Formats: sequence, structure tokens, C-alpha cells
Amino acid sequence: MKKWLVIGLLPLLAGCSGITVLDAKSTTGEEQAYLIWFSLGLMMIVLAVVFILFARFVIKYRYKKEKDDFLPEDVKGNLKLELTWTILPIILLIVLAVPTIQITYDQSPQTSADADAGMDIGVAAEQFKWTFSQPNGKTEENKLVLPEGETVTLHLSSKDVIHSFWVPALAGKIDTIPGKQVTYEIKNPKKGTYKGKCAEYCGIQHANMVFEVRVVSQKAYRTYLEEMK
Ligand SMILES: [Cu+2]
Repeated sequence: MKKWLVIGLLPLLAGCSGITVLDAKSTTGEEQAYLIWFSLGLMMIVLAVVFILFARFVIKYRYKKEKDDFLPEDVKGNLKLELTWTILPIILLIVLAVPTIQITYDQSPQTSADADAGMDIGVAAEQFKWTFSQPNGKTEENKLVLPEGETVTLHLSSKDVIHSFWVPALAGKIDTIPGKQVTYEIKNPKKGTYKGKCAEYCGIQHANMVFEVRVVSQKAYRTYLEEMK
């Protein structure tokens, strides 16, 4: 009993509680979290059906002495069953595909420079730091200040190798590729301070390639831009 309790608690002990990605602080992040929950839910239904049938068959067809010389009758397919287990997965896949394709395409980074909506922020990655440039030209290293509720268009680039921009609470991961500019939108960030990191192993100091994102009120953001122009 004790053993099972320990095994059951393992996921919690492993630090799986309070997963930042699932506690999203932007519309972009919420959409990603929704996809995770949605596919997890669908998988759980499949898992439950499989396990229930498994348990049922194990019990129903277990070895019995009185059936020692029993020979099951020959069957030649079962159209109903075969149709069921062909059509059902197709329906499940369609149900899974619709929101996944919709959100993934909507959120996927663009290579064209014509980002339309929102405010533009430059994100330059290099070994081993991030440089963020604000619309007024102000730059800061490893610190990104954003106004709440805006649509933020990031213009990501890399000075050396491939890095990956990731703020688990807001959005990501977006690869920054040398010689190429990519734009990526973060919609409607909520007030707060969030941790960001490089999510692509990029060299010896990769683990130290962290940054902070502070989402502040519109007013505080204007004040921030005014300071040290
Ligand atoms: Cu990196």
C-alpha cells in the first residue's frame, strides 16, 4: 500500500505541480494551454476506453479449468466492429486537428517583415544574452518591459547561432535564426514579472541565457520609455 502511495505521489514530488505553461498570462499562452488540455482530455477518453476493454477481456477470457478443451468458433471478420474502429479514430483525429491547425497556424512566426498589428519590439539573441529594443530605440539587456493588454510583435534575430526565445507564462518557443528575421506575436499579456530563457542549447553558457519580462500598466510603460531615452 505504502509503495503505491509513493508511486502515486511521484508526479507531484517531481515538481510537476504549478506548471507555468498551463497557468498562462497572455491570450497567446492561454491558447497554447487550451491545446494541451484539449489533446490531453481527448487522449484520456481513448485511454479510458482501452483500459476498460482491457480489464473486461482479461476477466472475461481468463483461463478456467472447466473450459480446458473448449475451442472457440471460427469467425470471419465483423463489419460493424471494423467500421467502428476505423471511423472512430478518423473522427478523433479530425476533432484534434481542427483547433490544433487553427491555433498553430494563427500563432506561427512569420518571415515577412510586414507585421501589421501592435507594437514592435526587437529581440536580438547572441551568446549569451538577449538585447531587447523598444519602439523608441531604447535597448536593454536581458530585460524586456511590455505594456499590458497590447499585441506585441517581436522581431527576432540572432547574431551567431540558433537560440530560442521562450517565456513559459506568455509565449514561445520561437527559434532565432542567424541571417533571418522572424516576427512573432504575443497577444494581450497580463501584468506581472515572468522568467524567460533560451530554449535551444547554444553553447557553454546556455543555461545562463535567461531574461526577465515585466508587463506593466500602459502608464508605467510610457514612464519607462521616457526614462533614459
Ligand atoms: Cu541561447
